[in-house]
Amino acid sequence: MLPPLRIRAARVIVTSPGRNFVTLKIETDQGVHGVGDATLNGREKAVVAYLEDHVIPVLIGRDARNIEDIWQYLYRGAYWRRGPVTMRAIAAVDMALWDIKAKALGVPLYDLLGGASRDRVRVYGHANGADIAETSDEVARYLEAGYTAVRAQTGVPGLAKPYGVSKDKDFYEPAEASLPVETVWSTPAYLRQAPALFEALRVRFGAEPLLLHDVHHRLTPQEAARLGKSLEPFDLFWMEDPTPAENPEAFRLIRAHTTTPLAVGEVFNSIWDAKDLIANQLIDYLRATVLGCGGITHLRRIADFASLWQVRTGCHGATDLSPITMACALHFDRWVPNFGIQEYMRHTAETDAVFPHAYHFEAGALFTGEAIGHGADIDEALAAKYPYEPRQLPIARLEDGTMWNW
Ligand code: GCO
Ligand code: MG
Repeated sequence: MLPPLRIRAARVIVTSPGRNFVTLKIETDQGVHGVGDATLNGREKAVVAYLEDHVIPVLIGRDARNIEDIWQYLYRGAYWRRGPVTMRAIAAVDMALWDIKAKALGVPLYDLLGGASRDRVRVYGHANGADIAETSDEVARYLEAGYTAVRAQTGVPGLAKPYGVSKDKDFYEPAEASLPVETVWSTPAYLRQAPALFEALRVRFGAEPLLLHDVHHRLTPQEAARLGKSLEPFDLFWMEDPTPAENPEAFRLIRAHTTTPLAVGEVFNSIWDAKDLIANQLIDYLRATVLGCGGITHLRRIADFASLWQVRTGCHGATDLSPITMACALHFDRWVPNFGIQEYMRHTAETDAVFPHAYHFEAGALFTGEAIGHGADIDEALAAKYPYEPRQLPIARLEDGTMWNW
C-alpha cells in the first residue's frame, strides 16, 4: 500500500513561450511531485490568484493520495461553485494529484484509470486558409502528413478576420493583443462560403477523409439548422459549436432539421453544462476537457454519463491548453470507452521545450508513451525566461455594430 503522500509545498508558475500558460506544481514529503495546467486563455491571472490565495493554503498537509476527497473539498468547499476560473484551478490540482499517484505507483496514468481501451489516439489537425483554394491546399498538407481527420476553416469574402484563419498556418493564437481586437462578422457571407468549402474538399479528396468544421458560436439556431442541412451532402464528422450552448433547447431546432453530427463543450466547466444536451440526445460529441472541467476526476464522470446516450468524447486541444493538459487528455483518451476523437493543434518548439512530455504524433494519431504519471513536466529554469504578457481574446460585432459571439 502507498504510504501517505503529504503535500508539503505548491506553487504557480506563469510562463509565456509565445503564449501564456499557468502551471501548478505540487510537491510531497516523499519527494514525488506532480504538475497541472491552469491556463484560461485571456484570463490567466484570475486563476493564478484563485490558486495562490484560496487553494494552495488549504492543500498544504493533505494526503495527495486522496484525489477524490480533495476534489470534493475544493468543489463543495468553494461555496461559489463552478465557473471557468474555479474549475480550472480545481483541474490543475486534480491533474497534479493523478500525476503524483501514478508516479508513486510506478505506472502510466492510463493504467491507473483502468488500462488501455486503445493503443493510439486518433487526432484531427487544423487546416485553414484565406480562401477555399488555400484551405484546400492546407487540407492536402495535413493528409500528406498522415492525418486522417482535418478541421477546415476558410476566409469569408468581405471579412477581414474570420474565426479560425491564422497568419501562421501551424499555430492559431487568437489572443494576440493586450486588449481585445475587434472583428466583424457576417452570417450571410459565411453561410454562402461554408458549404462551398466542403463541396470543394469532397470533390478534391473524395469521401474518405474525416472533415470537421467549427462554427464557433456564430449562428442562431435556425441559421445553424440551415447550415447543417446544407452540409449533409459533404458528410462532416462534426459541426462544432453551431450556436451558443447556454440554452440547450436551441439544439432541438437544429436536430429537427439536420443529421450533421454536432460537437459542443470546449467552454463547459462542469457536468451541469452538458447534462441536458446529452440526456436529450442533442449532441453527438462532447468537447469538454480535463482542463476546463475540473480535471480527470470530473471529466471521467461526464464521459460515463455521456456513454449512456452513446455520446462520444472529442476533447478540445487548442494551443491555449498546455502540453500538460494534452498529456492528461491522451491518458484519458486511451482509457475512455466512448472515445470519439482528440483535437491536436501543435504547440511551438519553444512551448514543447518548456513542457517536456512523453507523447508523440505518428500516422494521424498521438501516442501517450509509457512514462509513469501523465508524462509531462515543466522546465522551471526555461519557463522563467518567458515572462507573462497580457493578452485577451478578440470580440466580434455584426456589420451594424451589434456585439456578437466571437
Ligand atoms: C477550437 C477552439 C479554439 C478556441 C480557443 C480559445 O475548436 O480549438 O474553438 O479555436 O477559439 O481555444 O482560446
Ligand atoms: Mg472550437
